[in-house]
Amino acid sequence: MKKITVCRLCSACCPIEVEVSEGVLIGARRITAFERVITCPKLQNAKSIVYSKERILKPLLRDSLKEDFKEVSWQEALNFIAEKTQSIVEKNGPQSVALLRGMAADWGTPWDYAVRLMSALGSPNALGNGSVCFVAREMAHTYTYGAMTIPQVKDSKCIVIWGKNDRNTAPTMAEGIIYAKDKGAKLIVIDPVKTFFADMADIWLRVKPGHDGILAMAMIKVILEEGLFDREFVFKWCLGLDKLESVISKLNLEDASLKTGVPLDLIQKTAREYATSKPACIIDGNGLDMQLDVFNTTRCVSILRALTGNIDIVGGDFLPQPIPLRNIQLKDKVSNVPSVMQNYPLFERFHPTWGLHGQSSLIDSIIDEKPYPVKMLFVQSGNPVVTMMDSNRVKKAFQKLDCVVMIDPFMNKTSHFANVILPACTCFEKTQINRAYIRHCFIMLQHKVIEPLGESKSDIEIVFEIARALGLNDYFPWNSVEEALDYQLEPTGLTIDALKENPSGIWYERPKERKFIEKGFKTPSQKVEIFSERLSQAGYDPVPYSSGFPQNLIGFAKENLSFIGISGERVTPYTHTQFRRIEELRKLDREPYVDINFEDAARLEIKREDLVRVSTPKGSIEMKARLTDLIPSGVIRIAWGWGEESELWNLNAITDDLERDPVTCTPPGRSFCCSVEKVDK
Ligand SMILES: Nc1nc2c(c(=O)[nH]1)N[C@H]1C(S)=C(S)[C@@H](COP(=O)(O)OP(=O)(O)OC[C@H]3O[C@@H](n4cnc5c(=O)[nH]c(N)nc54)[C@H](O)[C@@H]3O)O[C@H]1N2
Ligand SMILES: Nc1nc2c(c(=O)[nH]1)N[C@H]1C(S)=C(S)[C@@H](COP(=O)(O)OP(=O)(O)OC[C@H]3O[C@@H](n4cnc5c(=O)[nH]c(N)nc54)[C@H](O)[C@@H]3O)O[C@H]1N2
Ligand code: SF4
Ligand SMILES: [Mo]
Repeated sequence: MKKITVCRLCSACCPIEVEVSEGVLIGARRITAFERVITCPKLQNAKSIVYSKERILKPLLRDSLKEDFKEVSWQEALNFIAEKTQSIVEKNGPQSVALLRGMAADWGTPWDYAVRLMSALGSPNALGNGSVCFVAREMAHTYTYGAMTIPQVKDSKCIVIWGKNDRNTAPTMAEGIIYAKDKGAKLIVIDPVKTFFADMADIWLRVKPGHDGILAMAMIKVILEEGLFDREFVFKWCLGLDKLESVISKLNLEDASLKTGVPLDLIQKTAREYATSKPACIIDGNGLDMQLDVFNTTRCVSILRALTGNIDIVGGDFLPQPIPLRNIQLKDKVSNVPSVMQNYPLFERFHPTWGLHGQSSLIDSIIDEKPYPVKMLFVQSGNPVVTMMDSNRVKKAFQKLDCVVMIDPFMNKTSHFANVILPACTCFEKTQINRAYIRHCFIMLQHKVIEPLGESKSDIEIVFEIARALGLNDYFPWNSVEEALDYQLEPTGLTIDALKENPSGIWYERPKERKFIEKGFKTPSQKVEIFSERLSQAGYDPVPYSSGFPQNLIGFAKENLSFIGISGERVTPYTHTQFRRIEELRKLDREPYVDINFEDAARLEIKREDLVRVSTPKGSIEMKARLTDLIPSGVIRIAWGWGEESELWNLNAITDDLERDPVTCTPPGRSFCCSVEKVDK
């Protein structure tokens, strides 16, 4: 039997068709409207993931980290959690209990219930990893024009891909780009690496890692000086053009070209092409995240969209029309309890339905006990001791905790610090609504296609179980996940049954252009805020770089290390640290490499497959070298996600977590200075 649902093996959330026979998942394929189809090896091997021998199928428990885990009943595991929580809350208050989320359970409805659990308990500390993923960028968009835009590639005449590698990370978007390019759209790629799309681009800007903010400012300068901006839109809808002009008057274009490594004529050509080919869109990605300057950089990119009048038009960058799900996070209940994120007040309050996304603040408060100690941690769908910057610091924090409860289908490196592991089921075994489908107009249910294996449960059900064990039943009155989702759906007039009857999804409403004409932008001034009073009052740059360009754009810059290390390609067989023990996927990508340019390799006498050591003030890792011209001289690309297999392969063993973007708490895990040497056998 064929069933339609959503894949959540990575955050791309592709619609898929799953073949099920007698309750067993046999195979799956992506559903796409485009002719040129990109296949996904993870999905093709979904069966091996779901039925992997490594799945945890019963709760695991141990009193102390010195003991081995024992399989126990759900009741026993929940009793243990309830006792621990109670004693820690009595001694240290509910705020000393926190929840840390990775990305795998999704930022849609599963996240809502996790935040609700913490709120009901009285803790404001439900933290996600958005400071390194997309939420830092989302805040920069939002502070500029009210929401994070959605690039409308299909109808675009000019597509700018800025720090994104959709070919590997978002196949539906990649298919859309190929479609538009086939129809004649111009393609501009801004990436230090010659990616799949850089290779086919009309213009490729090989920017020096971490220097995108200066590049964007240089493009802004060209557009303003040459009068290429959309006067009508800018004069009517934008606030602070004069202040922007004053900041860019201090920018010297030759100097910007030197700093970014991009020839001036190419910066000018790009600015002219983007500004004069309407409609044009910009896809910004994770290449701008995990940078010390992510907020100002993304603000500049957002301002480019506004200056060219490409906001909320077909073929440009659409403002989202979110599906109005009921907000059930109960954040009002804890609004008077200070969170661990007080040093980042705007990011802390940024989004009404987000939890907190400065996960590094949590590590601070465990280690420094400020503003108070955190003693107990729930870790849901994450592997923070490998995926957070500076793994050794993270481990130090985990060692200090009194109790760690994990919610995960598999063991990972973070499990070494856990007292309890509650078996979560995989995406094929549960029903939920993902963020991708509540963001804009179209809603599609991720509907379970097989029953949960063993005693595993869905993330939402696990939250229900914990809540009941903690005596928080009043806050979780629902008899089933579907009943709870129906309650969330109520303001939309939709139900889970209606979504099930339309498994390919429902258009809640049709996308509308230029919504701002009626309602203004969702900013305090209802205008596009090139100048932001909110930022000014909080002591941040009201116009990007009004206080000058920061001294350090990439981590460890002061240490005088001669290479810039960048975080490696996200290869298609894996999602972050996941799936390396799935034989079929491992065959496709056996081991991690450091990619190094031919010139640098020759200078350092490094040959293909030689072992190299990459070091920073934090430590060293060792991987084999792969010689390439995909990356520029002076830059190395270090394979990402392999820390789950070996500490010697753990990229975050050498990254820093203390230097951060002042607005969004973002540490520099994307690019940082390092040294490279051949390891003598
Ligand atoms: N240096 C560096 N650091 C990075 C990055 C980088 O590129 N470079 N990338 C950053 C980014 S963007 C992100 S999003 C983070 C990712 O950080 P994490 O979210 O910590 O990464 P994963 O390795 O995907 O870990 C996911 C865990 O969730 C489990 N899991 C899978 N599905 C489910 C489910 O349905 N429910 C539950 N409960 N668990 C599930 C998996 O078994 C796995 O243990 O890493 C960040 N860290
Ligand atoms: N296969 C696979 N797919 C995934 C994931 C996965 O782990 N595996 N993870 C999912 C998650 S959580 C996320 S957040 C997304 C991320 O997906 P993307 O946003 O596509 O992020 P990356 O693949 O890391 O690609 C970022 C691009 O930025 C470039 N880059 C690096 N440094 C810089 C810089 O300083 N400036 C510029 N302009 N570019 C730079 C890199 O070379 C790379 O091409 O992918 C999702 N999809
Ligand atoms: S890219 Fe692959 S793993 Fe990610 S959601 Fe799509 S089908 Fe699933
Ligand atoms: Mo991410």
